[in-house]
Amino acid sequence: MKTQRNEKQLVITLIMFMTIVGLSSCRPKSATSAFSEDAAVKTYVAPGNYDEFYNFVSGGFSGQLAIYGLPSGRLLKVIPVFSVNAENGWGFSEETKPMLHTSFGEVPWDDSHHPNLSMTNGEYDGRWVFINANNTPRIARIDLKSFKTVEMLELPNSAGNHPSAYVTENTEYIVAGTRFSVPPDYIDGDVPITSYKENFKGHISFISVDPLTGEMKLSFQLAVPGFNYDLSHPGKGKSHGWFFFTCYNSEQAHTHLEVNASQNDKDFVLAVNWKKIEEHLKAGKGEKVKCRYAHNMYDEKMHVATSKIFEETTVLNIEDVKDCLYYIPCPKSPHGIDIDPSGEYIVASGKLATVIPVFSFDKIQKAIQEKSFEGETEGIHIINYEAALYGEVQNPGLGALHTEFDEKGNAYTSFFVSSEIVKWNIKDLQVLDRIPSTYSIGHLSVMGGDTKKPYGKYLVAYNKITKDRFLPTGPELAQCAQLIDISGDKMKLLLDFPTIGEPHYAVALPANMIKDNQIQFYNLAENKHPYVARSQKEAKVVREGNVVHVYMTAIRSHMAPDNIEGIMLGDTVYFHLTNIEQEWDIPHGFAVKGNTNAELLVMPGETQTLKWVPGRTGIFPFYCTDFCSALHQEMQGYARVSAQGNKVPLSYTLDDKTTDK
Ligand code: K7E
Ligand code: CUA
Repeated sequence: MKTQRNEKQLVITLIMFMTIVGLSSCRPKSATSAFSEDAAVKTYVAPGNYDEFYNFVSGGFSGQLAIYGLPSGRLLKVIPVFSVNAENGWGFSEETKPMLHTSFGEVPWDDSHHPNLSMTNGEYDGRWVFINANNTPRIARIDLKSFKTVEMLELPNSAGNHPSAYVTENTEYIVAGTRFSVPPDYIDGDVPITSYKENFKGHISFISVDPLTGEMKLSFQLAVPGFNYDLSHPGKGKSHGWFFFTCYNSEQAHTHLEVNASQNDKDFVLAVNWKKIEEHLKAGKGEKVKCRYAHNMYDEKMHVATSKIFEETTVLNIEDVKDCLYYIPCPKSPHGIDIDPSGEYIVASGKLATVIPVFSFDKIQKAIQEKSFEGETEGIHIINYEAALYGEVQNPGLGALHTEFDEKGNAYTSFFVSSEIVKWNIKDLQVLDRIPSTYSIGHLSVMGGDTKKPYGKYLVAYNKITKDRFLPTGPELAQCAQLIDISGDKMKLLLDFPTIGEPHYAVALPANMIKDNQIQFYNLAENKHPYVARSQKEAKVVREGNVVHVYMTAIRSHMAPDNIEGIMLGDTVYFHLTNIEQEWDIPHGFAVKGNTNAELLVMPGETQTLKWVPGRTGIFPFYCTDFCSALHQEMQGYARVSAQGNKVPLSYTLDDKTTDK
């Protein structure tokens, strides 16, 4: 026991040493040596031309989703998801605030890691992106017609929603796990942390997706042993109906995890037969438990989000589904788990392992039939390692994290510690090629690399540390994406580009699949917002007690009404701005001086509302913040705020006429 611990610490020390050495030695000798005219031609997208792929890149601690064009690496858009975004009022406008509601109240930030595209038959269908929030567990859905976050579902009984948001072959489910095991919400969680082994549990959530509307619903949860469930992937093809999770901390340590959770030589892969679980559910297994979680929907006709709190969910325990859950031993603190396009090979990457184990789906099935188990933990059979193993990739690199696949039977694994990408053959497990990354790579993404039919061609590395890769910008440097050509036998670096936040996983979609389905503007006639003003004739100011509603229109180059008087200190003012343009790419913005809020950026045909509680008397200009026309600077108005005793009547100007109320 003692020697095992010492050995373990040696491995850790070695890896820390390698990390430091890696940072200084793995950098290509000269920045220009890796660059060639060939690379320039391959990544040059001439002005006016379009990129070949949309690349959806997680923002990590920014909480957002960034869209880049590939191969150019041009940033096309940042979609606000889990974090408020003052730039367009996300989380600041009255309409979008409910999107960030949770059972804890309004949560204005999160940490997003794994965007995944909706699928049909194991291939992208171009409808939605799903992405996880780690910290306050949630799943968001982004519509690929409007590039807008349209739904948010909180996950109860969970913490550290990291192995998430993974999509099954026909988008039957989004599956999410718990990196942190915690006492579930349905027991009193006020327990000593030292009671970890008794009271802490992992919960795996299965979220069903309406095939027509995309609407998510928490279908059921599995209560599993209190390990740390790190990453996951669904089976595909022959393994469709199964889900695979890596887990570490099978030691169930709750302090100094960097040492205490690295004691066991092997942790586990959890294999879940969800098709069979569905049968148990139908047969009435599972128990309804009390918990609280929010479900938020954004209605693109109303232009308003609504938030609902749900009070219960169905939880299945190990005894309910004992024939659906199996652990497979997996060397040393596994992180990523990735399934090849055929669905047969299951690649689990151990952060501290010196090999990459590749499991065989057929062999797992056979092992289950023949009961080739090497024991049980907490009521779950442990399949014999050798019985499940297809083979091991020998000496691939150090600190294996994630693997993706191309269309030619190759796998590409990222190595954080040795800072490289290693290409290997799935069938014979031979290493074919390696290329350094700058510096410590996390995820990598092959075009279509998580589907049944990868497109191949490019791989993008998403790296953690970019020291001296770009112009320095003080203590904080941008993270780095690296585009690599994988069309030939040898991987070739083509391009570096900086990214927002910290990129973790990313997915890419051929541009042709969605570029012509984009909503160009919202139909004003279909605008069902309760405070819409469809023309300047409908613009008005209405007082209800000490609440003032301004029904305002914006069109090049006028805001109506533009002068408002009769607002009193103590009033709450709502500016409901309708952009009455019916043309692509003509947003109008709205901001008012001294407002302790953000701005609005309102798309054509849309209505958005900014709340303003004036804190002093005087004249407050408001204006359009988006340079929309030659007379954009003329798009302005004034609001007058009076003390309560002043008795200034409510009035406003439309077409230069003052309307008294
Ligand atoms: Cu490896 Cu959060 Cu997917 Cu980042 S995780 S690297
Ligand atoms: Cu509207 Cu500037």
